Amino acid sequence: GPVSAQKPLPAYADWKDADALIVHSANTIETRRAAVGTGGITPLDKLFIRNNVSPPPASIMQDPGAWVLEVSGVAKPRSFTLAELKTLGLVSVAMVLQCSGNGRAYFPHKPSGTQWTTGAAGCVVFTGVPLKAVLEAVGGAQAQAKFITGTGGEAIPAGIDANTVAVERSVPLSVLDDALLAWEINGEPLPLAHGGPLRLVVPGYTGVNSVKYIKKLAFTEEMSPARIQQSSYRYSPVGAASSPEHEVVWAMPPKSWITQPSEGSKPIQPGRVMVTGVALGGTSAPAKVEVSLDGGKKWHEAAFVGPDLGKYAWRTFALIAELSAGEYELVSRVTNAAGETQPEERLENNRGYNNNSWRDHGLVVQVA
Ligand code: MSS
Repeated sequence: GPVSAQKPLPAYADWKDADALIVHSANTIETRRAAVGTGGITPLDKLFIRNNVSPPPASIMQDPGAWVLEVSGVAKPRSFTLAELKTLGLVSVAMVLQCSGNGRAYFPHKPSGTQWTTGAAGCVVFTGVPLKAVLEAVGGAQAQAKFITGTGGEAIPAGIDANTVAVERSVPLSVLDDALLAWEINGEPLPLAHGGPLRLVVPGYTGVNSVKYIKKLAFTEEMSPARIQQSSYRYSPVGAASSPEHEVVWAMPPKSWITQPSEGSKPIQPGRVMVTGVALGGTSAPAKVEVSLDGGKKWHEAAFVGPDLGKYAWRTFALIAELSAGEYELVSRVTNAAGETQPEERLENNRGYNNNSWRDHGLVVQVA
């Protein structure tokens, strides 16, 4: 029979490149492994999307300059329009945006949640105002502040979370130096799908910490009571329900994976084959990538392809391999500037967060 068509893109993302994406649901859309380009930056039409609940209506994008952000937990609490924020400072950061659950599909205990493989991740350039500049404009944080808490602009349907009416996340105050409030992505106005008109961006942290359609920014003594802070996105042991005792999912560990030669295509011709992939360092720069063609027995150092866009960006790597007929298990492992190497084993946890096992991300290809 005919190959069943995949789910259509939802209206708020209908401008995306459907062929490059796997549509898990209207709120969970991943980039195909082989659709990741070799230029380093992920084109917006191929970038993954993740929303915990439906995004707010497109009408919030009608007059972006009038979007209002309320700032509290500071010496002089006040609101800013986006137009006002644009006069406080300007910074750009190239960085990996990656969902906490990327790689979840490779956990053998089949955690609940979207079965992301490699593609709940991309490398993008966010532009906006440094959070520090906003904080200076309001006279600094209250003395007790330990966290930065962002509140999203969508309404949570009744019954999902008794503790909050919005998507809300807290990150430690220590991210202040690098965090920003962004209105631009890859040189374009931030679209609704990626959190427009205004988004909190926390480089080096998993995607959930970068709150989209941000309406409130608070410098708080405690973390948000929201379920998404208190129980989800925590490293609980396999089989155990997550709770506030378990560690919060914040920083990303170093990770890499092979993107080409493509998966599931016709056999590759014997001869020279260009093996490519992407490597991120987490909170320090990717410094070295090794590739193995035999599932990790022998390793070869790969070359970085593009320019160094800073410690939070990923880098494309490439290795020219001479392959005769046979089956190959292609794997890669990155070492960051802090000397941490991507591990062979995943960090086991019930909900399947931050899988960076090089073995789990291998790609088996046939040469014939
Ligand atoms: N924000 C809001 N507001 N809401 C939601 O839902 N989600 C998260 C972030 N933010 C949300 C938000 C997540 S979860 C993620 S990944 C991210 O976002 C994504 O992004 P994009 O742009 O891609 O869509 Mo996981 O860790």
